[in-house]
Amino acid sequence: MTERYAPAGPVPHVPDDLTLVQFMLDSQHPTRPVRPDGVPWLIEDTTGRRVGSEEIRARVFGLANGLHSEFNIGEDDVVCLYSPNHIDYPVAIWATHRLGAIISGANPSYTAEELAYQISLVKAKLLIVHPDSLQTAITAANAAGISSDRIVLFDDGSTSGHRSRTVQRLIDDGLANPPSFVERRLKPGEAKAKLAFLSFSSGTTGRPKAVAIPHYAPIANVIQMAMHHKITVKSLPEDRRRFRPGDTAILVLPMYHIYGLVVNLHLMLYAAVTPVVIPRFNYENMLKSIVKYRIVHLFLVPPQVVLLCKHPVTKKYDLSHVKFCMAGAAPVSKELTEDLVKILPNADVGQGYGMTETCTVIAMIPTEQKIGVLGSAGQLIPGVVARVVKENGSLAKPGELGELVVKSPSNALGYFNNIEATKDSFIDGWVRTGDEVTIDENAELFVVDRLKEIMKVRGFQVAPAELEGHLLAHPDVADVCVVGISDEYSGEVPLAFIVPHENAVERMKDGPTEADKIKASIAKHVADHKTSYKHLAGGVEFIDSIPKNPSGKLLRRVLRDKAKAMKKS
Ligand code: 4UU
Repeated sequence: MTERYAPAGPVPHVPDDLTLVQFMLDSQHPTRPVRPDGVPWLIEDTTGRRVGSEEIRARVFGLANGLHSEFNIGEDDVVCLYSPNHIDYPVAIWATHRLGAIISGANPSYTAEELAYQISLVKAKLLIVHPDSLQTAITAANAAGISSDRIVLFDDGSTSGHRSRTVQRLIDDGLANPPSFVERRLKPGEAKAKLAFLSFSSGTTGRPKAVAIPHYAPIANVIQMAMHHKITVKSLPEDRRRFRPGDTAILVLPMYHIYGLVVNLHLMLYAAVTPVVIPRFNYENMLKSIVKYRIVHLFLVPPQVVLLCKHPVTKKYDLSHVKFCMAGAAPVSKELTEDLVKILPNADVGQGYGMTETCTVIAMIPTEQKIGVLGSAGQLIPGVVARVVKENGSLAKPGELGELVVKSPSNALGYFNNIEATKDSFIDGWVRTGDEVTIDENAELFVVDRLKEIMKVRGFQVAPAELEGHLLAHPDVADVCVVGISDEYSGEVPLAFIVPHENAVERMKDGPTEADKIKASIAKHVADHKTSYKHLAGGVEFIDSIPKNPSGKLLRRVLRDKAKAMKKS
């Protein structure tokens, strides 16, 4: 019995001898529409600046030349981008790829400690950072043993005293000088192994890890999605075509994260749509930009959908021109989808499901559906084969519950320098998602629960293991287990169950205010060292002992259920 789920229709043909930049800037695949003359590649939200095809190519070459001649960046070096969205973010990615080097995008809200962890793990050779984050980047670089001379800034900013170079200066120098590098052509098949990205994810267990993503993976996923949306299928009536050349899309999701990077940036550029690059999310400013640039495609995470549906300011803006709104990265309830349909009366509305380890999309609302099947995270896309593995190890029939395991040409290779974690999640070309799902006869995917440890707070991954390791360093903590509790806006937020150290137990005998002080100090310990979405917004609860199985493994589910029950009472 091999219940395998795959969408009907042809499977994609994916070139295996191109880097991502060569695929995007130098080639023309049959699934790709021609970008009409005059349709810009990108628009900068704050200034309205438009960047066209020739300018993008020149900037990519200039920066590659500058990075090579001034910083000696070459084959398999890692460049870390630590910045909110910026119009030169894609330029930095593609320039790095022209040199055969690898991009590791870091969350711009990371503290110096969090950034140092990432750049040490991936052995970054160079950091390209936003000027506002320069001090944090210098602290992190020092901690990771990287010279602060190897920090380049996306913009000038107020950086007096720092000898950093800017991306613009490197581009100018690179364009003024003859090429100092020769771009390598890949051998057939090589794109399946050559690394393009080291993107962070915690996988099914443990601390964040670097997912090793080869060039072939995002190329495959873009082609898979182009086929799913029938972007160049002539038989599709014009009025049912979802993405049309010259459309505009919002780009407010961060490009360091796989959803922003592959779907929002690369798929949209491939479809000849123009992303409007928004650096930081501010709800009302986002609405203003949607109106100002007549943005027709919205790519969002559930908290942004909650705001669209519930925030009173939404009514002040005419959103009737919006044609498509997709949400993903965490569940969207049926009720919320129904509300969204009312707020965006002329839009197709649905979900996508993706994962860093599968670079990226596994399921998405298809072009044929105006409103996605309620509760569905999307329909499997071409090239994906899925299995649903029941608790007893057998394969689930349609509608039966189990863990989703997927094979896709876009699957990553494993976790960088981490054989153990790779062995757990990447098995013979299949990726274990750690999500509990059902799939129906139409290849619609329904995410029911998460079997893995991670929490999703506002769409961001939070690894309990990371917070637990950090909390154990607090003098009043003897043992700890962190779980997510549901929250209307954030989806879920971390709550720490703490077994207090005996000194703390003694002090608490003095009365309840002492217990409150200890809880506050534990919460502060996280707030002082971790980025905001990891803070213990769900609270701190004392407990006598952490339930564990006989081999000492945390029984997280028991405490998750306890937290749920506490919330209800
Ligand atoms: C319930 O979150 C992502 C990628 C999200 C994405 C990408 C492209 C969504 C739509 C899209 O078009 O990646 P990670 O690696 O940060 O987190 C992956 C995990 C999944 O395993 C699952 O638990 O995020 C959760 N997830 C979802 N859960 C992702 N999408 C959904 C969803 N419903 N629609």
